[in-house]
Amino acid sequence: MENKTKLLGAAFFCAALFCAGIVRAQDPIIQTKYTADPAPIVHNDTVFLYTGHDEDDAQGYGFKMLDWQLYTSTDMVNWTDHGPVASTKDFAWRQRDNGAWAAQVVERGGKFYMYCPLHGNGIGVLVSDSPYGPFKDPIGKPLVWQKEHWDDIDPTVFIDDDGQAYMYWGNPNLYYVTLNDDMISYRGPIVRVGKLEHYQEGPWFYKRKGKYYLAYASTCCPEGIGYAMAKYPTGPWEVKGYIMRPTDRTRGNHPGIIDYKGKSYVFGQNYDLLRIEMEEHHERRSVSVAEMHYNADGTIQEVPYFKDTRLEQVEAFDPYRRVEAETMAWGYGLKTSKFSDGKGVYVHSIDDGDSLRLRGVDFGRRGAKRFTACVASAKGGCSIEIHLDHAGGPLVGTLQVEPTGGQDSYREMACEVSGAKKTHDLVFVFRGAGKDLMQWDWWRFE
Ligand code: FUB
Repeated sequence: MENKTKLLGAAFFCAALFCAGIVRAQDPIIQTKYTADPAPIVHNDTVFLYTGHDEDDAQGYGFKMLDWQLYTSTDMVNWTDHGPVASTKDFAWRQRDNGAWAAQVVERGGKFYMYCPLHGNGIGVLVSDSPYGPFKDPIGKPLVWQKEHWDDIDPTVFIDDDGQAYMYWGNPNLYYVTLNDDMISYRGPIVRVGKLEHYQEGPWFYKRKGKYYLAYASTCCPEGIGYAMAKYPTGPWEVKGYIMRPTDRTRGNHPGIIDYKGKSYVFGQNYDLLRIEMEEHHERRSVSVAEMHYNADGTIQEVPYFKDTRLEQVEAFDPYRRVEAETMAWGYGLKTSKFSDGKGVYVHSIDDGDSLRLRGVDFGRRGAKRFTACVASAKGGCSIEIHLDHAGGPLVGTLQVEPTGGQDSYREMACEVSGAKKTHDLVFVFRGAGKDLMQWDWWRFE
């Protein structure tokens, strides 16, 4: 992310307007990396959002995608970063490292299957005992690779009520196969559906209330999100229209759809984060999400462009537990990385004036008295200000960060808190001289 400091003033201004209810724009939900190709699943009452990852230095119209990331949420607005969970390197047979395009994870019998296109090398499958990974390649070869063309991208897998699983995929043509129960092989031929009206790529196959749905990136370019419905899992598909119309405000798109805690959501992607910095086009996309609604006949009501929607938080955030610092609603300018032992993620690139925001934090009626954070800072002499509502809102505590003996030497430190009661947005503002003030692992209130 470039020009970070010069954008902070604008970001604070926008946050203040947002908190005052003047701006209701729904920004991309992940800001510490560029993300694409959202693939959400609900497991154990938590949304697991797998995404592709556009590298920060992707240039022009070429994709630079090496791995797949994982984020989780239980309230739809605060997301915890789990870092990369798989990469093209997990496929020994791949011919190049670039090409980690749109994947999807499905669960069957306690195992998690991740279907991954390796652009130009077909579609592979990984399996894990946990949604967090590690994922391994159980077959050591592509699941599907029609070498005569480059159509084999964007797999979507759905397991029907009778246990039969299907995989659809393809650009510009749509294909499907009938998967075997092992989820890592298929029987029968590859069926070429051809092109549904306006179909481009990124199919998302699911069933709801007895009806089959295929959502997809439609029309080009810009791409909107269209959908078709069918009575049977293998069609015929009847094109129904748009879930989200194409708009000049973005270019590519890619749907992921779930029901969660009584609401329905459509995820997609746009260039809204890149646009904060530049008008120039680079394939550096960001995942967004909006609530969507079904009509009584199962058809879907059109959703306005992401920025014209406002995402409601579905449950309040509990600050009285260990919270990973990489949990946030907004942290533009910050970066996250996995610890070198692969266990956990930390926040870094923390410069003077940066901030990290969580939405809807419930401090309760008695309120918080103490704040503890596990932080590493080579030079110390910096602080974390704790504000309510927005970066200029009430200051309820300040944690002074002393030198910890190195930028990788973590230490718990605490400060008193006063005035944090009831439910507020919580904004941590970082103060100190210059850049890379500290690295942050976790925090909690008492
Ligand atoms: O992210 C790379 C490709 O762009 C995906 O496979 C397509 O769906 C489009 O989003």
